[in-house]
Amino acid sequence: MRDDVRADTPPDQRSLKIKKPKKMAAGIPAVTSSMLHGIKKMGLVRSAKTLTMVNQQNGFDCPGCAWPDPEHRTHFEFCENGAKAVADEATKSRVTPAFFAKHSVQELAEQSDYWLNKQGRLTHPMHLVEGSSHYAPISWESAFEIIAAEIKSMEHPDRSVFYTSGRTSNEAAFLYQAMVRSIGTNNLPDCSNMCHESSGKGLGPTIGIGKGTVHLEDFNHADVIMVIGQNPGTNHPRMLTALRDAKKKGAKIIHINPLPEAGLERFKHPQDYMKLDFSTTKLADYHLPVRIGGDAALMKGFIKVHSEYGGLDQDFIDKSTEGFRTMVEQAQSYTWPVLELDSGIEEEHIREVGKVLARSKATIACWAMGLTQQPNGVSVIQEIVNLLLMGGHVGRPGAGFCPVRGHSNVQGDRTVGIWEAAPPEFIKKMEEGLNISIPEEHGYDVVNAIHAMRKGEVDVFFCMGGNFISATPDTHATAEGIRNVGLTVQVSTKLNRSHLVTGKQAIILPCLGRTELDIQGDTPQFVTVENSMGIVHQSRGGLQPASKELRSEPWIVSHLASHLFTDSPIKWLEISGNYDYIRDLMERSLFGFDNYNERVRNENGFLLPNPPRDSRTFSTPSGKAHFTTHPLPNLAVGEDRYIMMTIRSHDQYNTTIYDVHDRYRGLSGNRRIVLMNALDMVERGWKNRQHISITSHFEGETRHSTGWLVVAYEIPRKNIATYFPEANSLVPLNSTAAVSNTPTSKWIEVSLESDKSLFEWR
Ligand SMILES: Nc1nc2c(c(=O)[nH]1)N[C@H]1C(S)=C(S)[C@@H](COP(=O)(O)OP(=O)(O)OC[C@H]3O[C@@H](n4cnc5c(=O)[nH]c(N)nc54)[C@H](O)[C@@H]3O)O[C@H]1N2
Ligand SMILES: Nc1nc2c(c(=O)[nH]1)N[C@H]1C(S)=C(S)[C@@H](COP(=O)(O)OP(=O)(O)OC[C@H]3O[C@@H](n4cnc5c(=O)[nH]c(N)nc54)[C@H](O)[C@@H]3O)O[C@H]1N2
Ligand SMILES: [Mo]
Repeated sequence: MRDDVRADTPPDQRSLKIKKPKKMAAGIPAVTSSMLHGIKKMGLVRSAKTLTMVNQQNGFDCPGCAWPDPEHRTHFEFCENGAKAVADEATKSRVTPAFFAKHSVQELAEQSDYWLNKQGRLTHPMHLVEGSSHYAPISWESAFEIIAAEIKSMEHPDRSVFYTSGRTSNEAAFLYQAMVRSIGTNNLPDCSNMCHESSGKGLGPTIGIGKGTVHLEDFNHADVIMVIGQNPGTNHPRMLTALRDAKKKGAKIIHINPLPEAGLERFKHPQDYMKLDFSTTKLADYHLPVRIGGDAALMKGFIKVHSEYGGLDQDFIDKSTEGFRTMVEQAQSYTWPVLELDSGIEEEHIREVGKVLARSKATIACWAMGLTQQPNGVSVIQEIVNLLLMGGHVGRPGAGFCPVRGHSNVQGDRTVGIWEAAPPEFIKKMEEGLNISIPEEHGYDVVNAIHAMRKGEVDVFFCMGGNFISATPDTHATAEGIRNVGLTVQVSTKLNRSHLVTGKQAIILPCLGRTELDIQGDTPQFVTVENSMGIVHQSRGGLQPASKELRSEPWIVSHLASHLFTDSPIKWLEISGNYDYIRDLMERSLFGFDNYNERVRNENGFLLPNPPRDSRTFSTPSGKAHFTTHPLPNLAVGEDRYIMMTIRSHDQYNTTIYDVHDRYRGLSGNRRIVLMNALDMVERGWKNRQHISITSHFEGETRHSTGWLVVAYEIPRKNIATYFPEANSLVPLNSTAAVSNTPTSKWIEVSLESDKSLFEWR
């Protein structure tokens, strides 16, 4: 049976090409690949013009990732995948009313994500009337009237939910949360709930701030840099430049990952080719191929040997921390056989790397989804905190915590109020600044929003960007929830599955992207964003908008708000006519935004306050940093079971599939593939391209997915990897990380069956 929600590339054996994985990231192939992407999608002239505007002082912030720019930007400060993100937005293809007249929603739902994205930019507001098979155009005015009427007729403000994805600018996000809180709810789930929520929840209670504590400059002073559960060659390519420079200055790089990801094996900077420097840099000095979920055991191992090799900063521990002794004693109580079994790494290797860590004068720990999407995401991040605090590696040059963010403004969105569980002091300041009253109760995060929809408790679901149905776990369960909702609204740039799996009626509001000119009145506006290291700076689009009907996100929010509130203390239309006025309101309503308009006009923006980094102080109740003590997670699974992680390929941006390739891993032509250890395959009597189906198991429930092909890969035994979002239907809705409630997209217990029946599936 064909799946009505998750239609994907047919599992055609012949389409899958398998080559040896690449050892080297970037270099000439990356330059040509980005140029080809640009030229194919944007045309030659537009592509040259666009790419020179990325991350320039007068240009726009790269919509690719949240990695910061160096202070002296060069024309090459974009990367292959940033170029793809830009080209994808600046594409010449268009999804017009004629397109929607031609294709029914059902027909579109049967297409793959790759096909949907390829159709181009949305050009007009569209309306799917209840019971209708096709979207029809609607005016902005009528769209706002419908949405406002639905919101006003709800029994309670909490029957509306407002999602945000992390590309939204500070100005748009701030106005959006002001509108949502004026409606009277804190239902502000965002992509962070599925992303770095565990980092915020891990760092907040231990060091007093839920963000990283390093600058880009710190990479030049580090002795040791750990890269844990992250694939920077694909997802943060510009980070490789920082690692290369650090390496040249003598830093040692430790890569902790079940997979030998390309960028860390060898890296060649595209610019060095221009300088005819043909040597490559081997980035990682050590690769520790942990089992999925094995990082906590590995950290305990490092902690065990830390004092043995002289790694303690006793003065810092005594003066500035709490809980040291209990934490160390507990770590010591684990025996080496237990730590070896759980981590998958032998004592000898843990000791070797542990010695390097203990002798380091300045250590930076970087991490991403390999940790945050584990059931123990919060506690494993707190083990990293334990390790670094032991040596005093915080608030000194070259040392600290570096959760590497995903979406280019996901950190800024949280700073300005996209937070379903904002603390009381934050809400109080917001109430004073906006002159409104805000309910105390926390709102829904992503998973709780899905539960509420499934229970029929949501009337209006509004999404500021993103692709909710494809990004969330348990695709079918989420679809059932969404179909219960009265009205769903998507503010989007590109066509995606969330336009096709909808509430009873649906509206698409097409918006300007980062790359485009945003003119209000007669004046071009800029917006602001915050990168992964807490620097707030400008972003100014330069291209002609994809259609005359597009509106900016701040414009959309303020026009909707003006339909909602007849008597509001916020002058919605006035402030969205000049973004300086929005920034003035932000200054009054947020901590750390004094003289916002002035400071954000500095050449390189400004830094938000960060007590651990700025003054080695910790805003915890005791004023000290906290060591925390956690038991090891239970990693035991049944004999015939495997642990599956869902990861990104080199040619996608989250749910946007640029192409059916995974260049660095040597795979192309098919995305419904399962990376598996060759010995595990031999045990099952399987060869490359074996057809299988996957069943996930959680608390007695099962979820089943057919049409997968096996590929032998260098991955720990009993661990497998599949791509996000194809495998999301297997992620159980209730399998979430403790404390952060993040779906465990990197820890899914599965069984695998040989399955020839998939021809039926096609
Ligand atoms: N080109 C491109 N850039 C992107 C994105 C994109 O899709 N495409 N997405 C953006 C977003 S929103 C985000 S959040 C980031 C994501 O950036 P990453 O976190 O790098 O992305 P993932 O592919 O999810 O990779 C996670 C890595 O964790 C490893 N891993 C899995 N389980 C474990 C484990 O138990 N322990 C350890 N140590 N490692 C593990 C996997 O092998 C993989 O290398 O990238 C951002 N940048
Ligand atoms: N199984 C599994 N699931 C995962 C993950 C995983 O690793 N495994 N990763 C999780 C993570 S880390 C994240 S961050 C989420 C991502 O979840 P989302 O942020 O919801 O998803 P994206 O794919 O980034 O959203 C892409 C869509 O955003 C719209 N868009 C792009 N630019 C703009 C813009 O400037 N404005 C507006 N309004 N819209 C825009 C386009 O229409 C595009 O189709 O997915 C999560 N889901
Ligand atoms: Mo993310």
